[in-house]
Amino acid sequence: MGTTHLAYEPLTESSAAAFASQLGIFEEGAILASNEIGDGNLNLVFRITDKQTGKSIILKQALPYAKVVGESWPLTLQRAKIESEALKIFGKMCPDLVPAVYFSDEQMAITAMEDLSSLSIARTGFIQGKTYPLLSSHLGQYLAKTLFYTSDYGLGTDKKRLLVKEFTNPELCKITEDLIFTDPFFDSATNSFEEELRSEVKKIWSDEELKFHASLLKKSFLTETEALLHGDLHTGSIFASENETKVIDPEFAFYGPAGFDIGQVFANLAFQVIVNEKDRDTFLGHIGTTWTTFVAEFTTLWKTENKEIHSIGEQLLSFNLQKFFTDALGFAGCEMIRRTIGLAHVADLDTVEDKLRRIETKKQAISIGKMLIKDREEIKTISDFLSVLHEFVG
Ligand code: SR1
Ligand code: MG
Repeated sequence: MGTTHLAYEPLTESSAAAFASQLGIFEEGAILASNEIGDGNLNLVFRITDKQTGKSIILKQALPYAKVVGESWPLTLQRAKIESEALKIFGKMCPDLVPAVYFSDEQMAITAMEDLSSLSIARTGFIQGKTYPLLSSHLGQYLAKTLFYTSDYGLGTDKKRLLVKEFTNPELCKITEDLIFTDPFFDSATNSFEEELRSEVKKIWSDEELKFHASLLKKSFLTETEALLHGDLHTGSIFASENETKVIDPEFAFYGPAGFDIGQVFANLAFQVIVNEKDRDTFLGHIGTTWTTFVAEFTTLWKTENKEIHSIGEQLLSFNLQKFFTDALGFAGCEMIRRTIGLAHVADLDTVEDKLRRIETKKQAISIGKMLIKDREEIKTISDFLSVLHEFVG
């Protein structure tokens, strides 16, 4: 394989094909087609296909800046290594729910992985009317396994400390800190929203109780190291089909509060509860199943694979599960607000064509977000949460 020790340069479609041909994945002399298919905020993504056999892989390469803004927002390439290492770790815990990694190169900031083209990005599928019946039980399993096996309880404290060091991820954590916990709560230049929402947004900026609670959640994000998180687990980071679910893109991975990943899943499913009247109950069901599956699997792992033999017990398990739930609600609230008025929006809301309806759905997202942040301690159970969501959307 002649690909190691190359100096970094952004790939083009033709250099990506040339790169892929040297990885030992395709037959020698195979004619490869290469297409850049990336639609995310940060990276280049190429699909490389052997024209004769149809065999294909994905080559993902980090750019030295945030693609969503341009070269004026420089970023190091370190996130490519974080992503490939996190994929390998999560893939060992949930091989069926994470794409296989074939190759990674730190210098070129490249990861070669399984092509999931037979699946769709869950958010895109939802907007097209798909509901993916197994998605939430798969996500509950994924969350339980990744959050348990990377915690002090699943990994042991010494190994966990080492992994915390490996996954500090300062640059991408700073993006999350700013875009989720800071900028939406102030008049920041990064915010972006329709003029019709200005009065709602000003209420956010002047709500001292809300800002206090958002800063408590930010403190938890900044200081807690409960588990290795995906760090960006929205429905654009999930591939789905009727039978399969694959969680991709863990470049924001870091050690943080377990409720953060769970909260992002809740929030991004809640966008469909708001916009998708026809399948509202299905998406409420998905939120419920994500949580109940998570609790069942996490409880089993806690009881059967816990390394903290001197401190485990039912009481600590219940305490932890309740904390994860309360945190998840608060983080979901922050995610809902930032995806509505912050820098990186979601298509679930932005593609509502009728403007009046779009503004209404965004107002609902803001109201639910505020309520989750401020009242998270009052919502004790998953059925409380689903009832409250149901009331808000009428
Ligand atoms: C500059 S990156 C903007 C957003 O895209 C990523 O997917 C993360 O969600 C980040 O907050
Ligand atoms: Mg991403």
